Amino acid sequence: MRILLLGTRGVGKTTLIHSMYGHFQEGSGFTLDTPDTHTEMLSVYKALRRGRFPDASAHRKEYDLTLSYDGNPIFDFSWIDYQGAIYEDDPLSPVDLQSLESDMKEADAAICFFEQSEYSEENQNFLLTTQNLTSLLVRVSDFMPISFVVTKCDLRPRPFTKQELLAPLSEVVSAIADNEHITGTLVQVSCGRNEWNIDLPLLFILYFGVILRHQNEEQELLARRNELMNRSIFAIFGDWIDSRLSGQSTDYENLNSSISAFNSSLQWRQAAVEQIEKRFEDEISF
Ligand SMILES: Nc1nc2c(ncn2[C@@H]2O[C@H](COP(=O)(O)OP(=O)(O)O)[C@@H](O)[C@H]2O)c(=O)[nH]1
Ligand SMILES: [Mg+2]
Repeated sequence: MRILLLGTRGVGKTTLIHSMYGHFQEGSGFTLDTPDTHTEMLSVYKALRRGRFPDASAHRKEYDLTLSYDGNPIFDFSWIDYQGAIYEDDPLSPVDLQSLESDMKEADAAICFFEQSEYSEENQNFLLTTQNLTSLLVRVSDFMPISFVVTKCDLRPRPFTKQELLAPLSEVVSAIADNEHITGTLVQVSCGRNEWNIDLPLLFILYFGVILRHQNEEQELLARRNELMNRSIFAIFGDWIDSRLSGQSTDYENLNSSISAFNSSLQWRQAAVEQIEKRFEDEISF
């Protein structure tokens, strides 16, 4: 699964990635792991919790991670930090739009970032970003969950109300309402000492990741079962003879063990999905 991070420079992408990584190291339920960059990411996270924000050396383009639930690996995914400045151009040239569009096509999900101090229709940067974003969103043609994130909310005297969150984004929200492929959420976060909501952007996307993965496996098992049931008696006998000679399992035995693995994963998948639903009870989704 590929998750594209979209947002202007300095909006807080790198900071949120490291915060999410650190957050999902702890506790039960979902955990994240990455063999390659674990040490680096964890040290950035620890510094963040002491109030030190990451410097330029912590900026990478792609992070490969494994998501687990209660120790069961669910799937691998990567974060792609979109570093092109074209997102800030006024307006996007057709060539830039095409390049962003193909990045979106390759992605399975996206996180779109806005900075709290610019989060207003009166703000020129905000207007530009949302215009570019809207022209991108109307072109999305495969299923895509998107988390919209307002960053650095610790710098505000009080949190945004739901109305205050939704109003500036009305154009984007109506573009999404017109596109049946997109499902979105809109959350406010803060990183650093006063961490808040940092798990939400990822959890929203993973919710669909877990469900889709489950449906794919179910379909694959059904297809394998149908194929076996349509085999001739001679083919079944041949497979059995082969397996006795080679000492390996028959296709039928293999299918049965896949089915029991699938069935035993039902319980924690259900728990994972319920945990996310609970976390989103009071959040905005569209
Ligand atoms: N107060 C506060 N500052 C933040 C937060 N997130 C990021 N920043 C600041 O914004 C700067 C840029 O963040 P960075 O993650 O590098 O942005 P990127 O260019 O989108 O990757 C950081 O160095 C921090 O100073 C936050 O949650 N709260
Ligand atoms: Mg960055």
